[in-house]
Amino acid sequence: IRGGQKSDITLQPWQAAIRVYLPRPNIYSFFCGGVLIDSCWVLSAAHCFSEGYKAENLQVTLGRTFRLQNSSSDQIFGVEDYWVHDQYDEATEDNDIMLLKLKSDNGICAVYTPEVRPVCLPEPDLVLPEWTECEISGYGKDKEFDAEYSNQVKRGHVRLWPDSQCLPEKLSNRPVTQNMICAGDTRGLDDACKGDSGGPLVCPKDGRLTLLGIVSWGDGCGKKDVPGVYTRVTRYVSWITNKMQANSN
Ligand code: 4AZ
Repeated sequence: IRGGQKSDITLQPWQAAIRVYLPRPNIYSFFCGGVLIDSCWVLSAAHCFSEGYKAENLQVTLGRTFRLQNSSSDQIFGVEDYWVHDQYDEATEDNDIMLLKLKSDNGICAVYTPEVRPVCLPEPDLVLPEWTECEISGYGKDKEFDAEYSNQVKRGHVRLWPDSQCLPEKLSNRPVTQNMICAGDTRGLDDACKGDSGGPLVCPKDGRLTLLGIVSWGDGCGKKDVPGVYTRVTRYVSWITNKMQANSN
């Protein structure tokens, strides 16, 4: 997160950190965020998985404020399987969404605590007012060209842009589809950045924080009058629930 502030996982308990096993250094290496939506289910961005990782090499950490430090509140899972949206287009980042199922022996994966709880999915027809104040979170970089991801989870404040202003000319001429939603800080400070991909954009709806977006792409991080682009989750609610149902045993 560019700008924003260091946070505590209890303020975004649906935030996941996704890692891949690297045999050579023999470590699990953080590569993207994710969002807990049910005990065994995490959403993320399709583009995070373009290298075709095997599920058996993936690990998901929940409930952790400091990316590299084990804590008594964290819950760590292997991955049973994952599904990238079959219309994901890596040239445009259209349909940049994937769903991942955590591994468990008994159908219970994440146990809900103050540090770990799922976010609400939106109704498919939810439309929030222009410039609604929302928040983003993640362990991504503080600045585009930083060498390291953030050690502490951060949160930032962004507002929903009207679609009429979310245009290629603001985004280095890359196409913007109806499956994308723009959000940015009108002060030009807070934004998602490298490593935040796959993580949440949540907005208040009837007093609950609801998942409106998944961090997808942008032109740099926190440039003035350049929004971040998020996967528009309302477009995928039936895709998500269908996949969960079809794969819940
Ligand atoms: C990235 O490279 C990335 N400012 C994600 C989000 C944004 C920029 C870059 C939005 O993963």
